[in-house]
Amino acid sequence: MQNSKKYLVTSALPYINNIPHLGNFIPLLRSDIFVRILKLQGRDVLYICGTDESGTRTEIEAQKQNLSEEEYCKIMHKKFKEIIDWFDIDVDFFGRTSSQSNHQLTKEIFLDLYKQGFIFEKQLQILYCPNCRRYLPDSYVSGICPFCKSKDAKGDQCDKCSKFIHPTELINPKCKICGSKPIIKKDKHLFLDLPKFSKKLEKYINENKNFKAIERNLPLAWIKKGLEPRCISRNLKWGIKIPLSGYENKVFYVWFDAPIGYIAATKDFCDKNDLDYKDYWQNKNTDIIHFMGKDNVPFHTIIWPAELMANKKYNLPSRIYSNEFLNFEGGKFSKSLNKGIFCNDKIIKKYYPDIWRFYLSSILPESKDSDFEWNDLKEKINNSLIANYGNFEYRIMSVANKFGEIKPISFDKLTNNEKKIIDKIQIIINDYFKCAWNGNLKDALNSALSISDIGNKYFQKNKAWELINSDDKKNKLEHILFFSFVILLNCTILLHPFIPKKTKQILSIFIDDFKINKSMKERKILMINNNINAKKTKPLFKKIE
Ligand code: B3M
Ligand code: ZN
Repeated sequence: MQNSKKYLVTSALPYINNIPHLGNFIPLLRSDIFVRILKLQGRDVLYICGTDESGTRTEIEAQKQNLSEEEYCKIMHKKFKEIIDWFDIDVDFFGRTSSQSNHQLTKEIFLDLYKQGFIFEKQLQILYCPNCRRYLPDSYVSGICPFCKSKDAKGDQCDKCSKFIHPTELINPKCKICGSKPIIKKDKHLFLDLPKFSKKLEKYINENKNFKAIERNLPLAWIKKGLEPRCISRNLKWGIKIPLSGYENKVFYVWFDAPIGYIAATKDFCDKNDLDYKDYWQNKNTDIIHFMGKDNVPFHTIIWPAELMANKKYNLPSRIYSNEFLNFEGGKFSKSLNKGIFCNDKIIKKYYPDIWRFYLSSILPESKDSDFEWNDLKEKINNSLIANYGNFEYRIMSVANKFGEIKPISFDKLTNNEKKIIDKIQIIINDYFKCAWNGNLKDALNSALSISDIGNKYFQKNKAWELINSDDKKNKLEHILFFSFVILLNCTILLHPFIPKKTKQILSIFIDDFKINKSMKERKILMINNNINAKKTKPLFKKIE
């Protein structure tokens, strides 16, 4: 078998108990756009996501709804799948961390770590709620962060300063179920011996030139300060059982098994499709690429590579694209305060998916936090999408409809100005792919839009619509229309990863659906060699009032 380069792209597996808000949706959107851009280049890519189902949050929510955890997860998983389908997030497989394969792989990887001496046991002091009569790990407790003093820190991590926290370190801890003050009890637990990985992790991160911003600085700073062993067992019923005697009443910490869920989902997909998951996870010719919010970075750059390194069989992540936070109208998204837009809100269906995709793409929080604002949405859709790209497309189409079939022109018949435009577009195409690989998808979008800028100017300057009624200018008109279509084709191809549905309608004039992938394999401007037949058209987009 030919051992050709492959890419495995993942988006962080969303927790099953929270319907994502538009901020949570960012890694899904970015990974989807990125995968589509890889496909334009003809790359062999597998795109994986799924629901993160273990953990305390699931137990609490299922209880609230009077469902078993299995039933609850099944219902929620379906809802998540419907959401990602609606937004045209084109994953190859949407798995579940509760799958058989994840149970099996997690136990395998754990036992291997255990046998090699990377896991140790320790007596712990654990928070226990006397009122609820249960141990309170992680997300069952909240309190003040011992490091940055922000309120409402979770039992395992502070959202504000991103630091890992042990629940007993929280100042003023409260039981999240009943609000009472927990007491401290003794219990034995398992720890992943992270300090043993410090040297290797440091080398791995230093040598990986693709880790650029926070995914490099954060883990290196932590390693410098000294890593601490990480507790990987929890007092819960729901989750993946720990295969050691004395641990029958405990399961793995959700972050121990969640990333293994990437491998498990790959395996489930491959089993169904007569492929071998090892071709992705154990073949050195595959790049593993993870997308996530910045709060997930410590887990993906320290705990996850440590798990993989010890095992030695699996590929380590080669690229991590994390994003900053998206805010809503100047504040945080919050379910409890009913602030922000959630992916199953009624308002979502009021606009079609490409509207959301376009607006979110244009404000991606890639180098800093950004803000969702309704006024801005209207402005970006009406002015940037419709007045720029939509307008260009519509103007060409309206004239072309009246003209009829357009014959292609060879390169040497183009004017000097047109040849200059071709050079400009080629530079923009190069820039587009460079931005995408650097994880600057917002900039890639702007590159694509700058082509329709050029198109509008060309069309305006040549006043095609004035030529339609004079017979002696027919050739000139055909020439202008042809060249406008060349500009439109290239712009539309580059916009396709961002707004796949609408662009497909346009692209169908030029190329078959299945040829969209690979169309930019050479990263060269596309010319048109066939007759163009623009059928009747109406504006692609409607303005937002
Ligand atoms: N479920 C956190 C989150 O949804 C977590 C990601 C797991 S990725 C392996 O933000
Ligand atoms: Zn309680």
